[in-house]
Amino acid sequence: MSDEKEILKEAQQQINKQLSTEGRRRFLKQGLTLGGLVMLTGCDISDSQQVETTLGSISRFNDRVQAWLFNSNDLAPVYPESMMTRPFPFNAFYSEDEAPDINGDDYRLEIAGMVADKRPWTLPQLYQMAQVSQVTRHICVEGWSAIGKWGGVPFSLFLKGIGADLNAKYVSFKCADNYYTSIDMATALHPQTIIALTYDGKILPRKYGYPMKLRMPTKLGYKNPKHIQVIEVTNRYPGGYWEDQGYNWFGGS
Ligand SMILES: Nc1nc2c(c(=O)[nH]1)N[C@H]1C(S)=C(S)[C@@H](COP(=O)(O)O)O[C@H]1N2
Ligand SMILES: [Mo]
Repeated sequence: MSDEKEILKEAQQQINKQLSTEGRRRFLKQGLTLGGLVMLTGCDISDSQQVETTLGSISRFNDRVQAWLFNSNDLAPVYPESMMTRPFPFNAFYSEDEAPDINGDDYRLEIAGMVADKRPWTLPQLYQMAQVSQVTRHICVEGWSAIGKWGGVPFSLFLKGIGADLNAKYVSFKCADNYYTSIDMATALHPQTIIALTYDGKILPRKYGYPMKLRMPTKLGYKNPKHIQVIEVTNRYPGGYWEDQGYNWFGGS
């Protein structure tokens, strides 16, 4: 069939995209050709449904390999404040004026899943916790990156404080704009992963995710959820808004 070439090309691109993120992972790619892949999986490349399913499982396998390679002691670069990008870009699956308008007085952060203390949090409670601040680079797969300064609560302290099961596989986030995403527990506990409550020293503006976003310099932009409403600790794979449309779930270094 004539689609076959297209499928092959797309599959190869998908494989390249997912397996060549870093030099030290090159070994993964070297042995893997599409022919080898077809042999390995017994996949009939003229059956696009089967190709989809197979690529999906390769991507999931790759997530596990990346999680295993992820070193929680490796820190993302930090920058001097003079290098901050001004103005910092806005991005979402809608335009800036459509960003959710959240009333901070009514806001409650909900906690769900494998956590001992599921009491919801008010904003004053979060603002009272010890805060850190960091200047890091945000990288968006749409082809831009920018340096910004976020302040807030180290996520590992928060998770320990609420009695989260730190052996659980995933932490998932549901947002006020129906966006959702999820991360592996090692990244959740990474020292640079913070519940960001401020941007550039001021309360996090609406466009950047008021009242809170999860900021992770070790992850691509789409893994950093804004306007978080629910945090869930779970062993059930939660996926994500872009991840469910084919973006790599691990999405980081
Ligand atoms: N709730 C929510 N979070 C989101 C998104 C979104 O559409 N909704 N977009 C993601 C993407 S793709 C990017 S690049 C960053 C953009 O964040 P910024 O507006 O602070 O630059 O938010 C991420 N988190
Ligand atoms: Mo993005």
